[in-house]
Amino acid sequence: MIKAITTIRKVASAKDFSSLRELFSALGFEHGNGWKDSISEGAPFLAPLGNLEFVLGQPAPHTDIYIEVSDLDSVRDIIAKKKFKISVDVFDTDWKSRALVAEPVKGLKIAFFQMNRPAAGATEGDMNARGMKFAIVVARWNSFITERLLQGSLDGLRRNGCRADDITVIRVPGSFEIPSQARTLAETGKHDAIITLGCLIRGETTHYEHISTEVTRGIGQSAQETGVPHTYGVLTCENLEQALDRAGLKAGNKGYEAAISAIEMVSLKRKTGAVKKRSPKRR
Ligand code: DLZ
Repeated sequence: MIKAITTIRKVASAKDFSSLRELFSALGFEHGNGWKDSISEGAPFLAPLGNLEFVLGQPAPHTDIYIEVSDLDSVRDIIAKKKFKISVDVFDTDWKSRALVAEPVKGLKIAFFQMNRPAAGATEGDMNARGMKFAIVVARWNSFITERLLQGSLDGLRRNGCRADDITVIRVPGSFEIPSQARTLAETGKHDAIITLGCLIRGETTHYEHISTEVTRGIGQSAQETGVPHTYGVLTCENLEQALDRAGLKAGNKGYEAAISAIEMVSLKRKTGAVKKRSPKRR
């Protein structure tokens, strides 16, 4: 069935082509596989999430590309610094967002917009995973469920801007092995957060209480002792039906939730964590 949507913009000249490539690279868009043949050339950029949206009436602003961003002011700075045209500067839309319209090459108008956040009052993590690195530890036991959790996590990370190369997936035999592997990964210092995914089903798990207590304790302990955020996507269920509900059906997908929490915790840690002291300069 449908796998992805590609929208193509034909550009007028090689100069416009390289201008657009420069701007979209500067904005942090992930490059796709470029191609070139004897008559044309393509420079694909991959969006973490795409929508095909039909609108009845006049959309505002009226452009045919809308790009949702997490930080409109930084986008504006980059566009202005690179001296691309901003045809409509930052304004409030009537659909709970701020937007601007850029015209990086003549005739191509692009709306960039940022959805408004709920009124602030407390410090919160930002949901922008670009530049963050994650490890996902997933148990193979009950893989029918855990692979769905994994897809949920990958979806959560990618939708929020995490690059595919910044995600490491490690499979372990069962949930019991999750804590030690999570700790090994946390201790490498290579990952900003560890997402743990598993599925324990009471009716099918001998010593269910002991295993689930041990897994939960081990993951928490690894988080506390390494200082690396760990999120918990280990299902502890009465039966398979409950597990299925939590892996993508009625009760959402706990893998997705664990990924979203991981992004938030990395961002929060960056905002609230102790600032490392630099060692004094040698004279
Ligand atoms: C042995 C076992 C059992 C009975 N049930 C589960 C389960 O429901 N979910 C799970 O993730 N793992 C289970 N395991 C495997 C243990 O977690 C562990 O992998 C093995 O005991 C090997 O140490």
